[in-house]
Amino acid sequence: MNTQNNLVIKGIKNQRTYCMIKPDGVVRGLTGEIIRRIELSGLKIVALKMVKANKDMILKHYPVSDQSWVDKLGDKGLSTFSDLDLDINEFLGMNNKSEVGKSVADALVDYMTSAPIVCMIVEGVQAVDMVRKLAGHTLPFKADMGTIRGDFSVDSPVVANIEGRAIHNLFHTSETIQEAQNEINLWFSDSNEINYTRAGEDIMYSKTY
Ligand code: FUP
Repeated sequence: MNTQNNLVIKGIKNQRTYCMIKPDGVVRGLTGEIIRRIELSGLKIVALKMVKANKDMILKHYPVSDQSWVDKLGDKGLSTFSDLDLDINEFLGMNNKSEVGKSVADALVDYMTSAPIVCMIVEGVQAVDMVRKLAGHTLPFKADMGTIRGDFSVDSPVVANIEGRAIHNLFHTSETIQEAQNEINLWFSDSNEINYTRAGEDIMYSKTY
């Protein structure tokens, strides 16, 4: 096989993503179950740690100084009310995407610093999309059964927003390769690379058995 093919194959097989079990996942004792699901998919955990995140780290993780990100979060918050034909202004006293986004971002900081989290780097074929698939939709009621969020969380974004807290959806995982790289650099800046061969890799990726 030529060098270019080898490089492409290596890039696909060794794609890395960042994911974390959020405070509700840890305090509900779901750490083992979530890790089990990642491992059973065939993906490989190449870094793992439990941390009690501080506000500074969460503010770096969620790009709260990026107004377009805050507005996007606000739009999501707004749509959860309009989907139920509710006037967000009556409940939150605001109806502008930037204000709603800021309020959700503040609630996210409180949530993510409320208890320990478990941070991981996961490696394997299309790891970014694969772990998104394992996670399921951001909103628990929209997450398919069989996904982490669909099977173990049941929160309502409208209730969460009215109560001034983030949605409890157990798990975060990077959305794109670039986001994964940024999040790996942030959470594992002090780690050495860990490489090992998982039993089964030869079977999963071999031409013959
Ligand atoms: P995800 O990529 O699935 O983690 O979701 P987003 O980046 O869209 O949102 C970041 C977090 O904000 C999610 F975990 C859910 C949370 N959120 C709320 O708590 N309330 C809202 O109204 C919208 C999002």
